[in-house]
Amino acid sequence: MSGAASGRGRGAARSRGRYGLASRLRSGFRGRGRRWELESIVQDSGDRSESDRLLRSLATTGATVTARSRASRLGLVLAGAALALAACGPDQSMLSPMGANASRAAGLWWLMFWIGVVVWVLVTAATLYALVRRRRDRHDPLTARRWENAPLVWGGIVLPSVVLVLLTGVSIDAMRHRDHPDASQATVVQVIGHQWWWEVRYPERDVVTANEVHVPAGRPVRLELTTADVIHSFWVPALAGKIDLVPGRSNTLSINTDRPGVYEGRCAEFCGLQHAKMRFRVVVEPESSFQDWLAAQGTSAAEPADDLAARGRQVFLSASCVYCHTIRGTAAVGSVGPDLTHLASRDTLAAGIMPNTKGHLGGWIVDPQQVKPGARMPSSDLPPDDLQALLAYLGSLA
Ligand code: HEC
Ligand SMILES: [Cu+2]
Repeated sequence: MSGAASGRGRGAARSRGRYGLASRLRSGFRGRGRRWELESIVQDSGDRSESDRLLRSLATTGATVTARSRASRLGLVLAGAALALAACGPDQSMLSPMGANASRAAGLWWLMFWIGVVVWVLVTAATLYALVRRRRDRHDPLTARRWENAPLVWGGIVLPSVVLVLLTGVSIDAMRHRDHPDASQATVVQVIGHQWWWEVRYPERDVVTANEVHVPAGRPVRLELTTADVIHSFWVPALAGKIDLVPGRSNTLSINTDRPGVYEGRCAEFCGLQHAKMRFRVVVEPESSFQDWLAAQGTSAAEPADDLAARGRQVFLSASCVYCHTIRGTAAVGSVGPDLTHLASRDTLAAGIMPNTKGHLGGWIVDPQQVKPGARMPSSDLPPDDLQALLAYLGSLA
């Protein structure tokens, strides 16, 4: 007891030094309200656990945590940089193509880039030349005007026309030569955009899943894309160009790659509040594991293995979840939200925004609006025991 009391005393004494005037001035404006709250709690009550809680929440809101030592601040900066760099990693860049169609798009990009460079150099050279020339000819504007017409015609009309016609031709040619397998030669995957998640169907096998598109490596895949609400755009930069999902029609896109891996994708057309959190992943796997996956996804949900999971299923079926979600093999046949039959087999939750762990799942079910404000799923106020049972059940749906 006395240990705890003196621990608190030490904390308070230390905090007075660390939260002195200089450090307050240094702290700047960011997160000021929260930090002031933090300081007053530490100073008034010396309660370390409360201050730790606030520190953690400051860290998660992204505010700078000046109360941490410099070393850990550097750690935060490095972690941030690593995250930023990871976002530019090869799996999300159209300039590191991993499939036939993506290579064609990247080739086109480089062609346009280098033509752009040449045009830029020419224009810059012409500008510099004009500046020098103008200065020299200042005393005689009439001569200047006489020779001006030729470069104007060549550089202003002929050259741009040639370049634009050439690039248009090359683009059309690249589009015509895209791989475009028809349904008989390829694995067909239907993708339906929803605000703000992706429904994924394999019509040949009656498989329905969400936010994860599994495809076989080394075989053509034909994606047929449409939307249930507004226009979205399906984009996996490393595998193929982007294509819009338009209400009332079905667009097709093909993927063909022999490199297994997980490729990040996202919605590339602003589609409302949570557009930025409408991600997905394409999992390219060797033929045999793809077939295993498909077979597993085609089955009904697993029966609960223990009493807790059985109770969880009861909770699910008697809560509002059934109006919006399907779990094949049960009475739940809602179609507003993702099919949850094999929820536990997915790596992420809520359109790729967080890992599929028990903690994230619990947080999502209790308050989806906290993670994804505006998401089409209401918060629920399940009693803790029911929630635990529900988590056990959903966690068993592999
Ligand atoms: C009004 C309809 C509605 C109700 C009721 C509802 N959900 Fe949802 N749910 C959704 C929608 C829509 C999403 C997709 C949200 C997003 O990603 O933007 C979703 C997503 C989920 C996900 C994530 C699925 C995935 O693959 O990422 C889980 C898990 C989930 N809901 C569980 C539940 C549970 C458990 C209940 C009952 C307590 C419930 N939902 C009630 C509409 C609903
Ligand atoms: Cu979208």
